[in-house]
Amino acid sequence: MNIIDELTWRGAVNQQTDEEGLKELTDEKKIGLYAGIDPTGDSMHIGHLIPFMVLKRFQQAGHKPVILIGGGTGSIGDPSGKKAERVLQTMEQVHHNEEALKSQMVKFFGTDNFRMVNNYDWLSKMSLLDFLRDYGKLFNVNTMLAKDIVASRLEVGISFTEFTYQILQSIDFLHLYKNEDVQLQIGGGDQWGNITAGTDLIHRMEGQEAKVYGLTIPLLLKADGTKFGKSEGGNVWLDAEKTTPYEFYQFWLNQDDRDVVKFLKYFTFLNHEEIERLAETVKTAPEKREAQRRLAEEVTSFVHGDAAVEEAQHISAALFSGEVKDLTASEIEQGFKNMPSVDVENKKENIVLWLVDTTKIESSRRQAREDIQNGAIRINGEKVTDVNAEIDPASNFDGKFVIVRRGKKKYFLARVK
Ligand code: 485
Repeated sequence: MNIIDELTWRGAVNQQTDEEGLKELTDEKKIGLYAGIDPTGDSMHIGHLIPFMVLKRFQQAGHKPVILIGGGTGSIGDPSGKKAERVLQTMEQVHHNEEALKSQMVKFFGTDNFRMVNNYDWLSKMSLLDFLRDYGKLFNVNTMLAKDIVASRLEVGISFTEFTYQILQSIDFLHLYKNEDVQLQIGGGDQWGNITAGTDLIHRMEGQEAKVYGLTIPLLLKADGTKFGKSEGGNVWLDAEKTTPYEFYQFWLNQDDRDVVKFLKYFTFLNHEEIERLAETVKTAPEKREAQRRLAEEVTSFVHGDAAVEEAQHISAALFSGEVKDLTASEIEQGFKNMPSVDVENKKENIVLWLVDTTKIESSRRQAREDIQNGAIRINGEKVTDVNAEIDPASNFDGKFVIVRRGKKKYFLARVK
């Protein structure tokens, strides 16, 4: 199947500069293509994953992806999607973020059959006069003003610096066209204006017959109307320090039946038959959540590796069943990241006092006694029904944690100091 048809099947095509032309070109030969990312943060989030997974699909089909890290453009800031002027980052921040993004990219793309470039290398060397004479002259301010991104900012205002951003991204496309054999730029829907500015520049400089194309990917919407890619804690990051693999896994596992097939198409490399089979299970046995589980496994494995999937599943199973005893310290840290926790001293204490005074898990002694006697309290996975029992914080998990469960679902973590 032609790669563009494949992307269309996956729902991953929004706008194209020349649908027929690109299909012909990709049928005819393996092409160079690129997507760029600005180092405005030190990790990608799952929104970024979409265009880079599309690049990866091209790579798997034998095409040659180039990943552009925008060390130059990132020092300016793309006005796309921003309602107000950005605060400039220091160059130190930019370089720090570049390194973080590069190492994430290497994880996804390996080291072969793709290239990574940084537009700081050519943009930082250009003189102001060259910029104005060689490129500025080819951009019509009226056309630039008419781009959605700029037009939507005119009321609040936009600096000359951000206004110029589209020229910089266009220079990149031209640079890669000339030096890296790149003929296609892809990006999210918000990149349409920047991408077409680039194809226009190349046509002006290299001639109308130059074969260059642009393709954007639709903005992902969820069936319930909320923004895709956010969880309670904010963005879902690809950096395991910011979003633990367990949280990451849970995020996918919790997707709605109405969204899961769309996400399987977008975020996994499963083939059509497999996705269609999973789509059937959503209809016939939605309660099993097989499609969600598969989605969570595939994406977590792609981003964090198979061991992280196993760990996430181990944590989920333990928290669900209450059999928490053999969780490792790292699994506890991940699983309890968003649950209530308290610091406690390593001191033996009566359970009622410990639950009320020391940890404040229970609001009163009467309530604590009642819960204990009703069998609603589990300490480190074991039911405790004796109100005279003693808590020994050093007894489990290398003396680092005490896990308390009240009722079926409520967990608390005491960290032993
Ligand atoms: O030559 C280029 C220089 C910079 C860029 C692209 C080509 C980056 C681009 N202007 C941008 O701002 N991208 C966003 C970013 O860096 O976070 C996001 C887009 C999103 C998707 C993603 O990058 O908002 O649609 O393209 C990869």
